[in-house]
Amino acid sequence: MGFTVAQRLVLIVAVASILTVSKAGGFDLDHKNGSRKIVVGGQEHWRFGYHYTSWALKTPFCVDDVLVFKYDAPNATTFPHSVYLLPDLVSFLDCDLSRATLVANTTQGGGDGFEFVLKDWLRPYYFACGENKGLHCKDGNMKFAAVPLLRH
Ligand SMILES: *[C@@H]1O[C@H](CO)[C@@H](O)[C@H](O)[C@H]1NC(C)=O
Ligand SMILES: *[C@@H]1O[C@H](CO)[C@@H](O)[C@H](O)[C@H]1NC(C)=O
Ligand SMILES: *[C@@H]1O[C@H](CO)[C@@H](O)[C@H](O)[C@H]1NC(C)=O
Ligand SMILES: [Cu+2]
Repeated sequence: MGFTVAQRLVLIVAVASILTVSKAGGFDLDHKNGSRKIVVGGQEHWRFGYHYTSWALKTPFCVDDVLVFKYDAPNATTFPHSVYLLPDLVSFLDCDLSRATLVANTTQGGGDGFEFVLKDWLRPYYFACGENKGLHCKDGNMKFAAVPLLRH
């Protein structure tokens, strides 16, 4: 299987940006093997209305990095959140949860948060909040894609 010119360009740009960003730092090197803990949304945690796709585009993801989803368990005054994996790009674009897989339920984001390891090289992981039949995903921007690259 060969690469087209466009695919090669994308790879080169991706690798170059990883090299640049990893030198700039900004993430906790939590593990001896160099994998990092990345809090989804940074200070904003996992909430309705923050634009997670913009956040993800500024965030480099590498194989074995650990995503940490932080959100409080629902109470009388707060909305519940959750984390689902969507199977493909179309369901991601449509916020179609019909074939989604539950990753973390409404109570699992409490405390230190819920941890998810990005295991597979170049796999697009499509994350979304599953609450309110996709409304949090659609109207609340609670979705993003992560494609783990190789750590150099
Ligand atoms: C790196 O460390 C993390 C956290 O301890 C672990 O999940 C991951 O599997 C490790 N990766 C390798 C290649 O050992
Ligand atoms: C609900 O949870 C929020 C966020 O943790 C907290 O600030 C608020 O005080 C809680 N409200 C009640 C009624 O427990
Ligand atoms: C969420 O998952 C945890 C751990 O599996 C479980 O103990 C808890 O009952 C679940 N909560 C809900 C609301 O499903
Ligand atoms: Cu939500």
